Amino acid sequence: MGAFIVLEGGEGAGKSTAVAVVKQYLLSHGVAEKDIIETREPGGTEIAEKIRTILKEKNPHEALTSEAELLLMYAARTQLVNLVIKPALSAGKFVIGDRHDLSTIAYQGAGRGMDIQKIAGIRDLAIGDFAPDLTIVMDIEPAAGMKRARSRGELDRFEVESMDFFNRIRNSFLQEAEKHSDRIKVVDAGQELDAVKADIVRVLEKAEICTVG
Ligand code: T5A
Repeated sequence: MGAFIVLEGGEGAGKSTAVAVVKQYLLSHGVAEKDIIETREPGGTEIAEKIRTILKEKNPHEALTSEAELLLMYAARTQLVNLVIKPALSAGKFVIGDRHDLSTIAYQGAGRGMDIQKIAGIRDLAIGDFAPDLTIVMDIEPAAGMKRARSRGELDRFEVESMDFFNRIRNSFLQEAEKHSDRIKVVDAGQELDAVKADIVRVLEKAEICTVG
């Protein structure tokens, strides 16, 4: 029992909405609410949430270098994985993650153009070979995703990046999904909400993620 299920994707893809769909699926398959943990990245522990603020806020006085951005992502992730996710999985719980390591490959790797091998070295230090049981990439055309993100109000430090940046990120998510098709699935997040929900449920059923009962 227990699994780590992660929702990934570009800005405004509907990951938070998808987290709720996964949670509802688990509940309807007999998992108790107390056995479902929701996490978000960067964030999810007291210290990781402080790091999230640094990463998301636009600082007019000091630019955050790509290297600092990468290290902060992993600083937050090692806190979350070691203090929250691993203990929850060891206790047989389900963890639903709003973003995880694939975001680093997409945003810092493809988006910022950082060396994937160097990223791999830092990942190894931070979380070793820890990885989700299932990742669902919520795929949306970046302009449509940004339209949704914009409708929610002020944009953060990432959301003001260029369309090229977001296109590279989208391509990276899709390429990784193709490379690891056994554990990374893609859902068309540009559809109407009901169709998106149905596709997520289909992915969960096919992955036989819930073996309770
Ligand atoms: N980051 C993160 C990195 O660079 N590297 C990393 O390693 C990690 C972990 C985190 C930022 O950090 C970066 C990526 C991010 O820029 P975030 O707030 O966690 O920031 O991530 P965001 O992508 O900014 O999250 P959003 O809240 O913008 O997007 P969601 O969660 O994908 O979208 P959601 O569910 O809030 O939906 C957005 C809006 O669209 C509507 C919703 O109601 C909502 O209003 N919506 C739909 N509308 C129509 N049809 C549908 N099917 C819809 N689905 C949702």
